[in-house]
Amino acid sequence: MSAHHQSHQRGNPAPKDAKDEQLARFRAAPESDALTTDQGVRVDDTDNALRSGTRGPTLLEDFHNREKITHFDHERIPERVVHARGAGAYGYFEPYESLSEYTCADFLAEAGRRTPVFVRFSTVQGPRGSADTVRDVRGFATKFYTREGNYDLVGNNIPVFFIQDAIKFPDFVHAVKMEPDNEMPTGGTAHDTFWDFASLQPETTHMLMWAMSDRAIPRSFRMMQGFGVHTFRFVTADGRGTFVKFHWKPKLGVHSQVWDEAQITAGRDPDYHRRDLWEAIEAGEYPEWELGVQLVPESDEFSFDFDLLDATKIIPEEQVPVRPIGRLVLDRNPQNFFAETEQVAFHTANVVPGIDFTNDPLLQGRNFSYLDTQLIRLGGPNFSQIPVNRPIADVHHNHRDGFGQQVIHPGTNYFPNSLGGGCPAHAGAGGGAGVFRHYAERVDGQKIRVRSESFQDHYSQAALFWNSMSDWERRHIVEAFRFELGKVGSTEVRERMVGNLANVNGDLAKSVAEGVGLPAPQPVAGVPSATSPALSQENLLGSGIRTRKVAVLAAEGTDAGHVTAVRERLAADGAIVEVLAARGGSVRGADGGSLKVDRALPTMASVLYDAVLVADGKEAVSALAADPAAVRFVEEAYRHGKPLAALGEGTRLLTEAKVPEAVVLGESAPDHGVLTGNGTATADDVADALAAALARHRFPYR
Ligand code: HDE
Repeated sequence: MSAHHQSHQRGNPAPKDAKDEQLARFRAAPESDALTTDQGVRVDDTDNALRSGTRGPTLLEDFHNREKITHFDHERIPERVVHARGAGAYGYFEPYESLSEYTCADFLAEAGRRTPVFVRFSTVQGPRGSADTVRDVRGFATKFYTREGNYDLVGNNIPVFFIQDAIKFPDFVHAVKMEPDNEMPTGGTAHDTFWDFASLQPETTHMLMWAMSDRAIPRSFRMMQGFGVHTFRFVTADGRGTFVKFHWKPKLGVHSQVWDEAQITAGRDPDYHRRDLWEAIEAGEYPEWELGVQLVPESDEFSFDFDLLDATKIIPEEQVPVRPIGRLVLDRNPQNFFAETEQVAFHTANVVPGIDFTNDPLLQGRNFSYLDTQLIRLGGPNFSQIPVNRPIADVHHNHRDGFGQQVIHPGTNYFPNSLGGGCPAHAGAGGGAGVFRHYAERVDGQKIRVRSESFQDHYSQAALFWNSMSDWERRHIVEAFRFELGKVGSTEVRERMVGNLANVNGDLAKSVAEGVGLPAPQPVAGVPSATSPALSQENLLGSGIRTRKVAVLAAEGTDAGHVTAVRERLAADGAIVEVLAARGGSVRGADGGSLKVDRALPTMASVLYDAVLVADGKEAVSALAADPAAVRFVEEAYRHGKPLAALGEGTRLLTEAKVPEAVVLGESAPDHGVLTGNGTATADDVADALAAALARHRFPYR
């Protein structure tokens, strides 16, 4: 039985937390019950419509047939206008310490207090059926089911945004989405309208740098950071505010694919990220993130050279350190994608006492948009009653009726009332604990449509990002710009964009211009040279090799002993080793035994693995070297910077795949991540070296 089917039949184990207990009440009866209509009437045949004679017309009176088809006809709802494709999971959050000094939020008040969560990751541009590994921003939305109501932290994996004011969002999204006439491209930004808009709107520049970096092609949802993006506000019980930025940091490190790999993955496994998350959780490898906060006292509001309300800016970590405050663990997959992942509704305005907004104009607009879009997407005003959206806190109000109302509300439906005993009454009589009180910010201004002067510097932080990258990260950024602008038909748009880049860095602009056949733009004087090392992925590797996937290429006559030794060594550190051969089943080992094959080579591809091992065995290696799929597997893995290991004869396959001879024959060259054991090393030595290479993720300097 496949893992997929097992999960369907795993039944309902004891509820894990208050949210799970609530969800359990909504789960349908076991599948073994008899088939019925919507009305509960038992049905004994769902294969043949009621008809007049075995060869006659179908009868309208067949209520089961009509009901079945009608329900099916209405199964689809509108997809999200952005972030349509996603995957979600349940889990919990727990603080390391009390944050009461800064916020009265109950879920942050005590070390170890567990709050159930649901998290949905997503791409932004593509429709529901688009590929996971496109170049795009990733959504990272978390719903905390706190005892004081739902708190949603609706973030992205990039800490800034393309625009500063929400009123530009429809323009931005129209430009980034598929073009209106031909609905292309599906997923990704490499097309004219996006770059037309971007080149005319310089405030996009900082975010463009991130979007053209490897951050936009993550290896896994489990290996990306998350950011609240806006400056929010913590508020204490006595009304004191502190500015706060939220950061999620993955325990497994921040890792990416390379662009060629991401494109191949989109074909080989369009569900790559969704599958990765699902399988890790099914295997008990629960992904984990640390929540960190940057705290800024209200008195420091104007002490930065950018505006805290401007969502195109970060607060460099070197300026305000990120303080770790708790951890998020995802430990349960949903049981029904539609009911849970599709129907979940996040909203930036879902805040709890102790967390409040700032006047960031992007955030202010979001606070309107999410509820509004959900009204149509989820068919009316009662979607907070959908199981995944229900708070675990009690709900009492005078909202009534509407499509899909699930609750029978007895009694009065207005306030104030005496006939209903005055219920529900204003909360807060006993001192106000647990009551939401808006931060009493003083607001005083003219009614004007003007962007603040403090929002006008669009390039300094774009330059900061570029300056902070390692050489290989810069190379990837240049290649990404060349790819994207290379797909743009309009020369004018390309020129304008390259011109903007000169404000970020002269070399960047020149290299991109060269790649798209344009003259280098005029250099711009006075481009800032500051750096923030915290921005480079080189400094975000994390540690360990848990859930990293290693492909072992095998054939008839493979040295099975070697394979077993390497597998045991890597499995001890949590890596997943799979044996691939031309066919499923098993292959004969060199010493006559047999080796189980986990995957048939034609069903897989190198892009689905983090490293490749070629085992010893003269006959086996000859067969592999003669198999174009095996040769391509190695060639591609080398090109994508992945660790390669070959034992004994196995090096011959590396040579066949044109892995440069100097690397194959030289000292086992760790900086290239190609490990040949130099003829004398044991399987254990090679396994150790492979584990170390895997922990470095990739070798981009090949
Ligand atoms: Fe969103 N965004 N957004 N967004 N957003 C939506 O809400 C919007 C922005 C983000 O997994 C929509 O229910 C406006 C920033 C995520 O269900 C919509 C603006 C950030 C998700 C909407 C922004 C995000 C959404 C579409 C500009 C990162 C998916 C469907 C001011 C901090 C949540 C829906 C999920 C979804 C509006 C900008 C993150 C249309 C107006 C900045 C992760 O309401």
